[in-house]
Amino acid sequence: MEKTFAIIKPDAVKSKSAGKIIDRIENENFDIVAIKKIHLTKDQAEAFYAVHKGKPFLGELVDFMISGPCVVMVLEKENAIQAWRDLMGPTDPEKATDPNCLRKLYGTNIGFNATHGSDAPETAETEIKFFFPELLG
Ligand code: 3AN
Repeated sequence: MEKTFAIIKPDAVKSKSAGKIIDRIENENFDIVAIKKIHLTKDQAEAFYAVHKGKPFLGELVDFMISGPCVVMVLEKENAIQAWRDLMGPTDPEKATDPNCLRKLYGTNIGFNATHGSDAPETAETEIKFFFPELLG
């Protein structure tokens, strides 16, 4: 079993899509190990996206992520990292080929794309530790 870290971003929370996204997560047989609704501070958002430091879209991304509450989760399943990325669809919802992927259904564009998911085991561990330090030793 593998764990991944997921965010339902402020756009999807604001549009009341969080429940529908959580329903899809459970229908796809993920176990929701931990979940909480939080409103990120600017410091938290900048620290979380430190990997994008220097990128032209970082300021916009941070402003978006602190624009309202989001739902952060730890999901568990076999190959959870890839399975969650498949369920989300591509970073840019406009590039999605699956009309039922979450970013196509609930996202708007590459900047406002409804969900986040870890991209590798190392980032999953770092991101889980960032929001749920109690889960990891
Ligand atoms: P993913 O979240 O699919 O792993 P990353 O890690 O490349 O994608 O990007 C992190 C976040 O930064 C994305 N979820 C998206 O919201 C934002 N982002 C990435 N590229 C752009 C861009 N060119 N313009 C605006 N926002 C972007």
